[in-house]
Amino acid sequence: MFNWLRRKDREPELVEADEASGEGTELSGAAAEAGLSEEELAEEALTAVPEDELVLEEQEEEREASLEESLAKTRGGFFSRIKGLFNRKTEITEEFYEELEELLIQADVGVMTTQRLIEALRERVEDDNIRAIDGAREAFRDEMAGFLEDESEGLRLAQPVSLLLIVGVNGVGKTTTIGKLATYLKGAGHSVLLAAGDTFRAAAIEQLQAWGSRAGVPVIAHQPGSDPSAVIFDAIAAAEARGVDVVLADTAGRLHTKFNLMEELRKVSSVAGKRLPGAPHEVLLIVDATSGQNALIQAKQFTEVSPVTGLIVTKLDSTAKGGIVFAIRDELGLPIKFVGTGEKISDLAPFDAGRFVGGLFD
Ligand SMILES: Nc1nc2c(ncn2[C@@H]2O[C@H](COP(=O)(O)OP(=O)(O)O)[C@@H](O)[C@H]2O)c(=O)[nH]1
Ligand SMILES: [Mg+2]
Repeated sequence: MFNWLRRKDREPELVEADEASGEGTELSGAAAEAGLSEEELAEEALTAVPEDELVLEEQEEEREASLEESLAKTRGGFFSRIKGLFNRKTEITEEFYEELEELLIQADVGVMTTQRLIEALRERVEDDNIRAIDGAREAFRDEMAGFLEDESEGLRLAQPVSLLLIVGVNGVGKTTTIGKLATYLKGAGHSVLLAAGDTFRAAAIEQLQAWGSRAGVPVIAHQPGSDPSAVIFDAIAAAEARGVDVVLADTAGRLHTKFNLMEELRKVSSVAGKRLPGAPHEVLLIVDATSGQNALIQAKQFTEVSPVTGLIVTKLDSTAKGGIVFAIRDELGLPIKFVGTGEKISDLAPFDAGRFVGGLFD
């Protein structure tokens, strides 16, 4: 499932070790200290991964716990009533479907998606000859997970450098998510650089710089008010020069008109694409789960002005209406790549449909 998460092959480290030994720098000293030949030390550097993997495993465990914890509010809200509904041993009736429909809408699943879910359940009930409500529980869970599943496999990354544009309206969590994503990608063996493409306010640049130092990754920034395309252009050049393989670019969310926003995102994409073929490799739209049906409206507007390739749903820990995730996935038809589960740097989890539904019902 986390295919792309595996550490990349270790060639870059080998190159570094070779260079170092060629120049007779640090490595020679370290080799002498450890009583190893330089070849042996280079070999050790390549094989000494277990510690890294342990950290990775620990981080992943934390993430898993964090996803389950973050769903506590949603699980305790309308979904606990939905779960309660499916405990009934009575026969499936029209009233049951009506009750389920009402609860799903209250949980922010959205009218359209609710109707499609109910339709899918009706078919399953008929096909599988299910009579009692509690007998339909598993079928319903399956259908719900099915609505969230997608074919995509993690982030689309290219060699040697990938540019990921992070877009969304103000306050949804773009800058915070960039900090979390940088940490996450570093943990997966990538090298990361941030581009301060939200040049609207000085505070936005400073905030990204703070996240950069927390995550231990460099930040390319210009003066407030400067052209975001130029920042991203420079960030790509810096990544190439430093051998960094992922650039995460912040963007402004508060532009005066939809036209401005469209023009700015279009320019950023076009400048990036000329500088780096294939860029941006992902345009990730950040949506805030606490804004309920508004999140859906915003997301629709964004997909009209920019070629969004995936979604990250933030603040799942702060809402009792995680049902919005179903509406977003169903109505936009875009893959949900990650979910934000809190304000800490590790509060980001790759989205997994089965686990998400499990987190709501178990
Ligand atoms: N509880 C919670 N808060 C979040 C999450 N992601 C972001 N935030 C908070 O949302 C606020 C806005 O975040 P920011 O990154 O500045 O949003 P931006 O304007 O889109 O860049 C900050 O207070 C963040 O701490 C999340 O997953 N959970
Ligand atoms: Mg920001």
